[in-house]
Amino acid sequence: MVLEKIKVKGMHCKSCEILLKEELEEISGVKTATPDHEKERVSIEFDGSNDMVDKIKKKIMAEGYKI
Ligand SMILES: [Cu+2]
Repeated sequence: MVLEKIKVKGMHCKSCEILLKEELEEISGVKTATPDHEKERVSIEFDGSNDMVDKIKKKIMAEGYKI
């Protein structure tokens, strides 16, 4: 399991956090996603495959946030 923190811009409140958490935890291989809008980042625990960070970042951007 790998723990990674990714900078995310554009989250404004708790509902952004909840929605993004749900979306990211749907990705297979992601164990937990913990968005924090005040710190502008998401902490993610996932299986350590090479393309996971890319996959996660793509999903974050698809949801309308900026990396
Ligand atoms: Cu919000």
